[in-house]
Amino acid sequence: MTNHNDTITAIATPPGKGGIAVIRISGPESLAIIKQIFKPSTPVKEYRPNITYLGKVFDENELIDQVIVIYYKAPHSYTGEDVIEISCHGGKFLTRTILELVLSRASRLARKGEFTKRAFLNGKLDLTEAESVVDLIDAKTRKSQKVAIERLEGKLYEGIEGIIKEINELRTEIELDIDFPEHSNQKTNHKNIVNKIQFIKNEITRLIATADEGIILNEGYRIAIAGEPNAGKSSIFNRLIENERSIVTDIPGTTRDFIEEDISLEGYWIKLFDTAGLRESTSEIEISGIKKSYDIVKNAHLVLWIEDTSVHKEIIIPERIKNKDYFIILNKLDLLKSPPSIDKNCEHIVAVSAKTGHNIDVLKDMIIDKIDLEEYDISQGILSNARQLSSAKKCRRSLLKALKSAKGESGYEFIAFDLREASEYLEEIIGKITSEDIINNIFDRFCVGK
Ligand SMILES: Nc1nc2c(ncn2[C@@H]2O[C@H](COP(=O)(O)OP(=O)(O)OP(=O)(O)O)[C@@H](O)[C@H]2O)c(=O)[nH]1
Ligand SMILES: [Mg+2]
Repeated sequence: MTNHNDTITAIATPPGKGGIAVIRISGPESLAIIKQIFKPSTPVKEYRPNITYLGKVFDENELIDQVIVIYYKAPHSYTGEDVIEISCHGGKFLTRTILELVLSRASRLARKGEFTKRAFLNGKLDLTEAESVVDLIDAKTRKSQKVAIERLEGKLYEGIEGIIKEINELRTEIELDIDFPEHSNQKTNHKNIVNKIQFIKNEITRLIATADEGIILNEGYRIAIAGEPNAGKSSIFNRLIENERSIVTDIPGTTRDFIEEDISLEGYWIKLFDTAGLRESTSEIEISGIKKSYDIVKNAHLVLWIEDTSVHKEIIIPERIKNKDYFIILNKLDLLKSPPSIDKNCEHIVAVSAKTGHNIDVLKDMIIDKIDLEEYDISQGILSNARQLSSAKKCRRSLLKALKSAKGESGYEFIAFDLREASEYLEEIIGKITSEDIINNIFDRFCVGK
């Protein structure tokens, strides 16, 4: 178990050389520690919060660096505790020296995400806001950054709090009716209850619908490039990432292991996978590559099935790809005397040349159209990870049970029980009730210093 009352410290800026680095200290000893190692340029009787102090850090009598210190007084700090931030000159050695100096006083090294975890435990952030801190740091594109910052601003939290309130109001009415049937105000009849649950259920359904986009923005849209050997998969992959990353040769079976690269299209973060060509093979290495190709196809949102149009043959798409969303890409257009005839009504087929780059922009537009699911009103908050989605689904399941009881005119006790369960699942999302394991899992995704 972690003791949440001790004083922790870490380097808050990324490792390596930089103009400045920041060392963060949080906990009851923060101020006492800084007094021992820091001499302000003008003597200070008492440190005032939120003021910058210029001065020098000393190890005993040895000068270490000239720094700026800021003191944030509890509870008005990131963690809700007394916090000191030391901005020193960047540089690995110097930063570590100051860190060790702080550590040699009454503090220990912070664990991953421990500052944010303390902020959560001290009620400065709810769980969705805490998660958005990592998402913000990891955000790969403008859109994901926007969603994460909205979440940090508490949009999802407010949306969910609102629904919890509606559920609890309904439940209170029902419970009052159970306890004091003689005071029943007629508002609580089965028909009214059915309508209200229906309304709440629709709100949850809307929230669940946002998860597709949220998870894509947060975790990336996965596109697998697949096809027979030599079709030009790696060439198209390189065109899309605008880099000669994947090896291209005229030998079928060049790509053995898959290759993954991140790209951004219109602000969407895309994880693009080049895979080994699919064919019957006896080579052990190739077989294992082909198996991986199918795993990647399985987990992809979209498959680009590449065909070499210069070879005259029927297009046969494997069943495992037909089950997915896929586009057919007719490649090597430059080798044809006349363009292939493509049914104009078929939106999911395009002829390109990886060699000349012809129609690669059309392919990109098709991909963007495909991802552009729906523009959700993100000001209401959207779900953006599997954890949040799973709790929202459980909540909907409880609401459906409540609805069934209400429609079947079962006893109010049953409805109240299901409603309580529904609101508990929502509380899980914002972290009002969450197991220690889930919390630890979330903060494990952080880096040290956050
Ligand atoms: N003329 C022409 N040649 C192409 C085009 N795209 C790919 N090629 C050539 O086709 C051959 C195979 O290309 P790759 O991109 O390695 O094909 P692949 O599908 O990745 O092949 P494997 O990794 O072996 O499955 C290479 O010689 C490429 O230069 C194209 O649009 N036009
Ligand atoms: Mg290849």
